[in-house]
Amino acid sequence: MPAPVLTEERSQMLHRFQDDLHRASYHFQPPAHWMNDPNGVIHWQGAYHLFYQYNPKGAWHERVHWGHAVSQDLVHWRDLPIALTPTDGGIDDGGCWSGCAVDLGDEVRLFYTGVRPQVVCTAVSSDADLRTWQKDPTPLIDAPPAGIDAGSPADFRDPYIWREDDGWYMVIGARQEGVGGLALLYRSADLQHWDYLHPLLAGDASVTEPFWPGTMWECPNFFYLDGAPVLMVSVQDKGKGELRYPAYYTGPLQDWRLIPTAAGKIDHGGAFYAPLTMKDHQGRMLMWGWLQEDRSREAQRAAAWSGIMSLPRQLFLHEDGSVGQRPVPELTTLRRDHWARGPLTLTADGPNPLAEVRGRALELALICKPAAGDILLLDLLAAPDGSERTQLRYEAETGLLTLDRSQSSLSADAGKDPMTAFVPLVDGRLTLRVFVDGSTLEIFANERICMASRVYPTDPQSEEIRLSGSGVIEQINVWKMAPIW
Ligand code: DQQ
Repeated sequence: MPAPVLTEERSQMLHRFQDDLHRASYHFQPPAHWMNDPNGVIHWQGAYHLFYQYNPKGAWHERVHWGHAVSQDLVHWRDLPIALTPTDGGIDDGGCWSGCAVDLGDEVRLFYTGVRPQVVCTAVSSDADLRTWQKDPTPLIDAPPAGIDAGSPADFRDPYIWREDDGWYMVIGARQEGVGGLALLYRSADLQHWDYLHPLLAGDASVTEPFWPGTMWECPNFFYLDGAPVLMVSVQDKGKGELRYPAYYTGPLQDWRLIPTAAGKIDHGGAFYAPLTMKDHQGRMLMWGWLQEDRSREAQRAAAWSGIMSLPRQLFLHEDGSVGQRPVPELTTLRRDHWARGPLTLTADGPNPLAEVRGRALELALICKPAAGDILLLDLLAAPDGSERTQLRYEAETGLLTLDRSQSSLSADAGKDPMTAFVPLVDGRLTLRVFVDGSTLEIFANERICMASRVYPTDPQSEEIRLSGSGVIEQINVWKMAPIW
């Protein structure tokens, strides 16, 4: 296992945050301050590079930079100096917002959003560790195309680029005022001169099924899973200024317009947003997302940090054309103390099979076979006196998986809304992988439904687990997860 390498800032912060129950121990997060979207993820000269939206001044969103971390194994990360800083009076003076990285063999080129108010910018590096970046002082694209009313100032951001046989393609997030979100499609022969084609897909805010597609699309991604085209966007409610959820559309392309045949939310937990994908050297499509806080701005400032990066997830295509997700297998290297139970049958008033398990940094893997009327209850981060607990519930009758946060925290400041999604059984089984890490929960149900959420228990003893309800548990495994710092 690679030894964690700590920068000075991170080792100071580890000390400062040692009693903070809500920091992550095996999810990536910066040493301190504000973090939002993942940016420019790339595998370059033997290492994974993760950039992220970062405010070095404190735990709020302002004039964001690109923070930078590197990993050999997708699990342990080393901090590198800030990669992009807004240039005073330059085209990104107001912030270096989200974008992507392109591997050109002898160099890496970043395409990002400069806020002036929103233009496409580039920077290049040929360093072995991508430490230093040369910015181009002129924007690559300085406004939305004619005929697009993206508001004033225009919403036009988050370039994502990929290569096809006939050149380079780019999608940019935007909106058509009064209609809905847009993924605008461009093509270029040289990555420098870009021609606008048309929307790859346009959203319609009057639609409500299978989900509401919002009024603005941020952070578009386009890629192929088993040859099938996939567009992923982050759905914003522009009117309310709310970041809602990432969603995907799959289906054939006709003259470079996506004709959706399947669509869905990428995550149902309310925290996961602005995901970014990359194809790694093993051909895997990997994805990270920003796990937003669910507590007040004041609490975030008081904590001196905000934002956690999701675990790396691997994307694949199910037979029905829907997008599947699983945690990358490398995460199993963090598994330590192990408890295994099952097969067993849960009964009302029966003993808690996980009575001796404790922890705030855990992975649980559970396979159950629910029969009609069964209800499975899994309490996490539970206090011995029952004053705090986060409950994951599966009801066979409705097929609904619910994350009940109503008692997650004694703090009035913590988000308490429930999160719910329908989970189809596979061969009559529900397979759950649940990752608990301080204030972070990431749940994978049958590799179809993901729920990432945030909870803020206040009691250091809120680390018990209770499994109850009714039904057959074929197997349950729990591991303590080693810290990555
Ligand atoms: N966050 C970035 C934008 C992006 C938004 C700004 C999504 O580029 O649209 O920090 O969270």
